[in-house]
Amino acid sequence: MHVRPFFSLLTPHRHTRPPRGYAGPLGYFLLAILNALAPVAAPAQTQMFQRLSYPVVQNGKTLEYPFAGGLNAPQFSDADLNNDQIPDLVIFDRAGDVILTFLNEGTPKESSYRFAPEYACNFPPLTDYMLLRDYNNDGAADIFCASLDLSTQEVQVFKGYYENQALNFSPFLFTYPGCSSCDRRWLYYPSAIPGFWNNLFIADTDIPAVDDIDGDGDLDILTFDGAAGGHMWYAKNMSVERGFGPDSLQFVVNDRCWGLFYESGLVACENNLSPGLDSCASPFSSPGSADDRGGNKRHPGSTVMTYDQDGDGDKEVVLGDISFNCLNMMTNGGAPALAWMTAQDVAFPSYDTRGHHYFSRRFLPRPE
Ligand SMILES: [Ca+2]
Ligand SMILES: [Ca+2]
Ligand SMILES: [Ca+2]
Ligand SMILES: [Ca+2]
Repeated sequence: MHVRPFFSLLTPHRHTRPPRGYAGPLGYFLLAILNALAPVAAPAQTQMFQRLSYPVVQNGKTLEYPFAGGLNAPQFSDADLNNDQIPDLVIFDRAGDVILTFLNEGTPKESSYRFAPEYACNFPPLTDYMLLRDYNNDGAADIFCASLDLSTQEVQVFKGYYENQALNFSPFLFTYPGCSSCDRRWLYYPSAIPGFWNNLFIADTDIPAVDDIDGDGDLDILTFDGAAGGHMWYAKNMSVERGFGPDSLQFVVNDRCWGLFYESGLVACENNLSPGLDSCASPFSSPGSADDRGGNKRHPGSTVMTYDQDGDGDKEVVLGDISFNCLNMMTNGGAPALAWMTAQDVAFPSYDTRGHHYFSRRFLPRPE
């Protein structure tokens, strides 16, 4: 930055007409003050600013993070941001594609977060969804996210690593033997036609589940059919089966009706379940469930989250839908290798109705 010497600004010019940009005596005075306040020796890009805060009280309550920016459609993940082996908090707000980072300074049994925005700048640009998972178990969280390419709806992965005790990321590059046209940044799976590959298409309004569905140690993906069908696709990671442990990401899609259920999107948070292990529920499985929006098409806008609610080794699934203010939790009556949803809680969690739940804000109580 060029800085004019203070004394030169106080020197009057000998023009009969003010030159272009002439500020007049008052302008010179203001410029002189600004000039005196400006750093003379250090260039602008090396200036360090200290974040200031100030107590903010609303309705008699002091706000914990008054200048963090607020949340509109947040997605929560944990990750060790500073490599101290204590999980910290990362929030991705899809409204504005904002990353918020908080360091956990609490005790082992009680979290206490400090807003630490300096870690957010280490994240790549993100859009639609962000899931932090440690696919290779090295302690550095990795990112599963939507591609930034506006013309596609691909899945992309960033591999986490530590630099100066701060979590950083680099693009993960997939391997596609024999495919010269495949973009190695994006997730493809082998086509039924030998030698061809398909991209795993996920609607930008959906959030998939990235979890070890079959319990073999590597991370798999569950998502609704990208062509807007109501069946769930299971992208199985073959890393362990092929001898790479959890270190690789090699997906196949052999199951296009995971859990054997169908999400019609017509009745609030109610899905069609299969009567047996040998059949996949259809849009017409139950009276009144026929989808009148054409064939077996559903509209996109679903969130998927898996976890083992009953501790029997297979994954239950919680679905959110953009059309309804409710969640559906389905119980897996099958096994890790063959999921079969046999019961559903259409007002999850029906055992605790103190909170209201909304699309993309799963498990976040509605602000009163
Ligand atoms: Ca930490
Ligand atoms: Ca990792
Ligand atoms: Ca797995
Ligand atoms: Ca289970």
